[in-house]
Amino acid sequence: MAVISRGFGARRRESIPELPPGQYLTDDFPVLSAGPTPRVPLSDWRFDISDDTGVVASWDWDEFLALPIEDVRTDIHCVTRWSKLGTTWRGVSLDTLLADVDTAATHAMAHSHGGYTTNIPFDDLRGGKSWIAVEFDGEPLHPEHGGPARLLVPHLYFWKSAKWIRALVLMDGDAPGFWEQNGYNMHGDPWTEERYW
Ligand SMILES: Nc1nc2c(c(=O)[nH]1)N[C@H]1C(S)=C(S)[C@@H](COP(=O)(O)O)O[C@H]1N2
Ligand SMILES: [Mo]
Repeated sequence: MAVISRGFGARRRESIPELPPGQYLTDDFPVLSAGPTPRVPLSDWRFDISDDTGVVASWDWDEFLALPIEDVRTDIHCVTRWSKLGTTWRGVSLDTLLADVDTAATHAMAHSHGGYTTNIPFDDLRGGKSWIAVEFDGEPLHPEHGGPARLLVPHLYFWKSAKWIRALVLMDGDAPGFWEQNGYNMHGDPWTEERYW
């Protein structure tokens, strides 16, 4: 096995089948935030799922931690071209969170503390594909990386994984979130390079 020194840059994609086109590998965990890191006290924290009728499911921090939590090992891919392989998380599956939600939604908008939003097709949230993560690498999720809780949708570019998530709004149709209004793709599949419009 080749030993690659940190900071040397990219191993070539040809030798790494897990790396989507146009991506390079990093061992670091870059922080990419469009604004300051919001500090959310756990006593005030809530996660809501709502639709056009209002809030349909809601958890405070203690209620959230009482839900079944899953270990997730996954690769992540940022549209700025870094990918990180084999990251380890713990979080609650969206399948668990949506289990009692009766909806015909086609898309959802993730809403974060600080105002960030991102839209995701509903089918990309279900079927063991997404989580609300509360731990990274065996530790509580660091605030810079979205703690106390972030959305994790690792099969899409990482901008869809909203940090500091506070709500998921179910939608009957698609609408652009923060980066999508600024030219990023409505879907964001790294394997077909759905980077921009
Ligand atoms: N709330 C919020 N979530 C966000 C962002 C942001 O600016 N605000 N940036 C997105 C982008 S572009 C990326 S690549 C990842 C970066 O996550 P990281 O800082 O943990 O690496 O978070 C995504 N989620
Ligand atoms: Mo990103």
